[in-house]
Amino acid sequence: MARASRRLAIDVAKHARALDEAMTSGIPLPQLSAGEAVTLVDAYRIQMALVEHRLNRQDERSGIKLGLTSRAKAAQMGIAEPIYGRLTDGMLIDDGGEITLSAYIQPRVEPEIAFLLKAPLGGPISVAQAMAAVEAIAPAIEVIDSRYRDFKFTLADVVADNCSAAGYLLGPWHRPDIDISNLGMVLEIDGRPVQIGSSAAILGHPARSLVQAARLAALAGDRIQAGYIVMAGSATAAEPLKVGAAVSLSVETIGRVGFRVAMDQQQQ
Ligand code: OOG
Ligand code: MG
Repeated sequence: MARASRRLAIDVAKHARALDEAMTSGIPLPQLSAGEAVTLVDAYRIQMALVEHRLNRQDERSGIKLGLTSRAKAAQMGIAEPIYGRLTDGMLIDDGGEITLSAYIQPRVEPEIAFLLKAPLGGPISVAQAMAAVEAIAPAIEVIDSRYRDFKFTLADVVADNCSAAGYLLGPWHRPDIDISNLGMVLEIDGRPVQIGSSAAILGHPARSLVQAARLAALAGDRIQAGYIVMAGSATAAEPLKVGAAVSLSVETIGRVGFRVAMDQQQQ
């Protein structure tokens, strides 16, 4: 009887392929969860297989990202639970560089803080233990892009889609002994402030994202290694990107990072 109620195993490789194709073709998908029940464990397995597609294209693993670590993001997306995604080198955008919108489906930008790790992270750890593994901190912008239509998803959907990871920018690195508990953060588009927040909005202190990352790594089937970048998650709601936009984030004490969106839609 128990057997009859057991659900069918989901096809991890098929969903990973579909998400990878949505990214490369620019054609968004309906939500996975609309078709079948997807558990969080399934979702992290799909994420791992999805990122394998990037690695098979000579992209290299560069770190991890946390998402939905602020109330503003939880409210914007309707999901109040931190999520864990994987970053690769191919997602890195140069500070001061330019991107083209045609490489994305529906990109948005987020003001973040990044950590560079000098030691691996894992298991239950304290904030102090997490900070002891940090080599440097930097102001950072994340470019997110959902492979689901209309940027709508459940927790499992977004985890499977590698937490909407698409691009990231790193500003100047600083020693980790700077107090980052409450730094003002201003995201500007074309010189106008569009999102204003504080690093305190990230779980009360961005270092708590490292604690969450260490906890979630096991669920995600991942190991957080020395040399990894960790994006702590957005302090504010995300802002849509438009053609020609000049995007800049300034974080009190630690500086500025930014980029431009090309005027035309040509792929470079
Ligand atoms: C999910 C990823 C959220 C953040 O910093 O909160 C995220 C999404 O909103 O698409 O990267
Ligand atoms: Mg983010």
